[in-house]
Amino acid sequence: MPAFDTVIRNGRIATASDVFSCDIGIREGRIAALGTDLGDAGEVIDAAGKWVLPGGIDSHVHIAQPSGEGIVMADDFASATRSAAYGGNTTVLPFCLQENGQSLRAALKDYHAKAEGECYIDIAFHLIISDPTEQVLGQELPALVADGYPSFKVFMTYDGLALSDRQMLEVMEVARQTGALVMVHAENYDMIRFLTDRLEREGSTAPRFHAASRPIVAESEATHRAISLAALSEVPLMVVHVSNREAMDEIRRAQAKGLRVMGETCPQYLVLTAKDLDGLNMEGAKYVCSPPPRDTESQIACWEGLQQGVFSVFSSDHCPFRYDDPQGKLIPKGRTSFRWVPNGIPGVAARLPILFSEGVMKGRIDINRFVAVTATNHAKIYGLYPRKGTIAVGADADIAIWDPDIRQTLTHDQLKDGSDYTPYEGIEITGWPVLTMVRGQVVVREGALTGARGFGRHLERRLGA
Ligand code: DUC
Ligand code: ZN
Ligand code: ZN
Repeated sequence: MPAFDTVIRNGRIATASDVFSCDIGIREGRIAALGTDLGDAGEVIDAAGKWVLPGGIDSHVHIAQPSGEGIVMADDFASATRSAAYGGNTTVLPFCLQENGQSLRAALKDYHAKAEGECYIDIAFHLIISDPTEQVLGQELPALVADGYPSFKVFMTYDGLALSDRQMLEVMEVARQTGALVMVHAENYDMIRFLTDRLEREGSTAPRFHAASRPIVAESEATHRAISLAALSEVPLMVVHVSNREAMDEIRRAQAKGLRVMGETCPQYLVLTAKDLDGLNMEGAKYVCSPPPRDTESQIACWEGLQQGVFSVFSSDHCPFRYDDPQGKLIPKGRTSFRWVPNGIPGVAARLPILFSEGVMKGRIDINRFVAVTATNHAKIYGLYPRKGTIAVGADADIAIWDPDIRQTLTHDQLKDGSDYTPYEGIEITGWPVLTMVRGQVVVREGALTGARGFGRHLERRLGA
């Protein structure tokens, strides 16, 4: 019997801290050896001339999430995890949304039922707390943290989702007592409502006014307030989808004071701007997401945040709706106002190629930082490390092999998601994941899907100190 199920030979390996050349021996889904002359294997994969990296972990994706009357998300768990694998990912963390009046347990049961038997790669759920009742805060949430769901997102904006400052404090108190991590969508609800009403009164209803209705100050004010609430509560905080310098500087200042505040940015804030929403007719709807893409100065700021460690994670905020679809971006009500355009864009497959090409290949970040912000830090922050997020003996064999010599123009058909467009169409990309392996099983090889639907598992998580 061969010593290993699989050996990956001749590759250049990068972790969040090191670069080295050796072979990887894989047995029973785990990395069993790093070395040379590893001997026989059931399969030998030649990675000469390629990067061998930890599989991407995308800790911010939305899958099959109810998004309003008449709106249907473009991806189910099969298509989202398939697309993620095509983009070099081996684990994604989707959200389980508690609907108003719903118990968290019931919500989780629904999401597990949707995911069961469907996933190509591994998943783990965060919770979205929309209705922090006494029962939720006192009973359900502590029990769910203990059961392996130790991270939850709260919203400071949106009808039906926004929590008051008092409610945020109540949720943070549970996080303090249980050691959980609060993630926050930081935008000022009243500013957005006020501006949206004013724009509509003026007849400014096209998709491009979505950006005008959610200015930078709405994000930076809420970011400052969320950080203040977390400081008062003495809990760590993750500010998700940060889009600009002012909000980034709030996080930087908090970090300089020694507060445990972390930040996340996303591809839309590196390569899109509010101008993308200007398209004729409803074309701008393809780029409607929140916070909205800003301007080139904001892009520069987000790059600095990644380079300087203000942002510890780079996620997609994959939130896909089809464009040419009355249940998607072209929902009839959306023509009457940007307010009704489904809010979110796809990105789970494009995230890593964009950062590899724009970041590593253009010299903005090195390969170690790439690995840190796309895999290792996600695993560390959300309780999956060291089983996930690195290449080390004992870790799951979750690996992506990247060919840095492939140059192509990004088109939607490469991404294999359930949507009918990508907001990143036409971007020139250098470097591509040519093989994605989850727990030793090759899921995508040279553009062919080789994985099995249902192979992906749900991962229970524990946060460290
Ligand atoms: N926030 C997200 O994180 N995703 C989609 C929409 C939103 O507001
Ligand atoms: Zn959000
Ligand atoms: Zn999101």
